[in-house]
Amino acid sequence: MTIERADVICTSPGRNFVTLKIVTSDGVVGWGDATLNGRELAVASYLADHVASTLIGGDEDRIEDTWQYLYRGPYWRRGPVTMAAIAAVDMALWDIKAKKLGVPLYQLLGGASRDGIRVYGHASGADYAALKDAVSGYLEEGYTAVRVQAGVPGLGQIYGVAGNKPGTRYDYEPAHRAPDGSPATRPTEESWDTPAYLAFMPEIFGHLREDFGSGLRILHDGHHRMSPIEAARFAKDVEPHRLFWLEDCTPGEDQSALRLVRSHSTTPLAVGEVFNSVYDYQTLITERLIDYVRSSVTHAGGITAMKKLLDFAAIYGVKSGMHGPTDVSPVGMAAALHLDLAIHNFGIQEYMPHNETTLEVFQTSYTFDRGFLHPGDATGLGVELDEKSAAHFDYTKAYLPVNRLMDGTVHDW
Ligand code: GCO
Ligand code: MG
Repeated sequence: MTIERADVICTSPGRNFVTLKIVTSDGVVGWGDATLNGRELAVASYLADHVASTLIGGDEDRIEDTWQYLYRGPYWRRGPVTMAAIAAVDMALWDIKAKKLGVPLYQLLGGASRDGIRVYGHASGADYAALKDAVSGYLEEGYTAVRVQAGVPGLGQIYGVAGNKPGTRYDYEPAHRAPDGSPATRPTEESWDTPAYLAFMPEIFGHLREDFGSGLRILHDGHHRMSPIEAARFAKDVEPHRLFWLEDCTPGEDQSALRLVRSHSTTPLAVGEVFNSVYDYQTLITERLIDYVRSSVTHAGGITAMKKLLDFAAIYGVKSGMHGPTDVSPVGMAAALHLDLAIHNFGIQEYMPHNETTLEVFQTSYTFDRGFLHPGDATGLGVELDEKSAAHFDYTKAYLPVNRLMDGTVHDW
């Protein structure tokens, strides 16, 4: 059989998503996630204008060959736009293959290596009292791992700190539209002060250990905002509180900078949500400078590429900790869950549940039970996009925020 259609669907059920639909000549449909938060239309164009016509008439069963064709063929390599586009094609082809064989995708990846996938939720609070409430809420829902972010005295709204009322837990996450819901014209801006953060944040972990004991897995995201020496100090200061991981303590593309952090602390390090290829990890993995690989299937070239990256990491004792924000669509999330279930070197999975509107458009079969996810046993990825419902939600331009230091200098965020 051959690939008959490859259509790109941009929709905004609560937030923007780019989805690729591949249809074979015998009517099998495969779905792929190509969402790149805040830069969605660049990937949509890459797929619709440069990739789709090259797929038509091709053999949908040749997944590896198609991956290499899209990666090596165009000469220009890597980058988030290209790799999200390749990822979407790759996911859709795996979805089709598993559907044709009548099995859930994880069976083609070696079968289940575990019964459930431990996930972490996002707890945050403008102050410690609010954070403590948020953590307690997650524990009541059965979570065994939480990422904690807290407001820093003297700073306003910062990344990762949301309201904790029902329905506002993840308010910081979607890229921003204009306040009235219309398309945004420019990003909002936040301000940041690393010395204030370094002085304040470590004691938060001390309070958490006092209140919740040593069993809770505590994660924290530095969101690329520290310099190597600041990160080394932070990782050393928080060492007594035994974090599960410290994420993106520095901008990770400077791979050798992590040597400095590593040489000062045994706090486990997680890096890679902005990476898009195994080569971004070469030094980090071979020198054992990190403990967890943070890429998502959507941003790192699909299931084919992630499986190779995670197998490479396994040789060096590095585990998975795949990115799972709401800007990875339910299709991308399902792809992660099938891999999580199958690989041996699974570490943890990030889980930010999508809102009800998103889940009306994307019909999922993965399940959550007391802190663990399972991809389900529907054939393929187990997610179907309802195109009629998607058509009600027009793509609406939105931007991630920009971060500035107190003196106005643009900073990493
Ligand atoms: C995380 C992330 C996200 C990113 C977002 C950007 O650890 O989940 O840092 O929240 O900020 O994916 O689009
Ligand atoms: Mg992160």
